[in-house]
Amino acid sequence: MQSLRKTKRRGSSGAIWAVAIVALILGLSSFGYAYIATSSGSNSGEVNSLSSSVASLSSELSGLHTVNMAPQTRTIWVTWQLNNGSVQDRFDPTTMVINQGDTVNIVFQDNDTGDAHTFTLYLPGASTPLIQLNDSAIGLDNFLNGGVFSQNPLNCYSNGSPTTCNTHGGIGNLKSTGSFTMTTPGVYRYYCVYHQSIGMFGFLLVEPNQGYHS
Ligand SMILES: [Cu+2]
Repeated sequence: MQSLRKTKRRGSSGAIWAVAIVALILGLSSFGYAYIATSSGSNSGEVNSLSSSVASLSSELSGLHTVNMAPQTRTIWVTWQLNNGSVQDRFDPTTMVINQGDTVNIVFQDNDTGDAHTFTLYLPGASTPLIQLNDSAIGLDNFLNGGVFSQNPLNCYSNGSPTTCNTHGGIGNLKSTGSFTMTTPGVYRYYCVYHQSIGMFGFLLVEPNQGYHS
């Protein structure tokens, strides 16, 4: 038993040496390859690596879900709600899905009797909103500064252009409308300028659409 144990021990230590030697050879060979590539001034290694990344990304993109539908005009109703669990201001719905090329008419309805709310969405990098609806009225609270509005709603945008706010109805039953067209697929965030910090935001998914032609 004693000698058997010794044999076993010797065997496993021999295996460890074999692995170490193979690792050393592999390490040296990769070092040599890197050294040769650098010393010859060639970037072919990097180029090959980038090409392979691009090919991999292209294959991932081609695997993304894509629709093939004629662009359409949709009407989506969005309402303000007091979330049951958090008792905080939220949109309903908090997600929307449309196709690239679709035009969306937003109807923003708000029965809050305390605070003003907006429906705001910017395209990435834009300095003004693609759409901003302002469900405010004289007497409603401004959550950001604790003040009370003493003028009719301002700063509305529809399809990227400033427009007169069409907010109508009274406090507890405000409604405003606007529209936009989405030509670039992606995920966009819409939010209320007053309450985004406490969770009043949502996401618009614009699906790639082979049926859309710019
Ligand atoms: Cu709000």
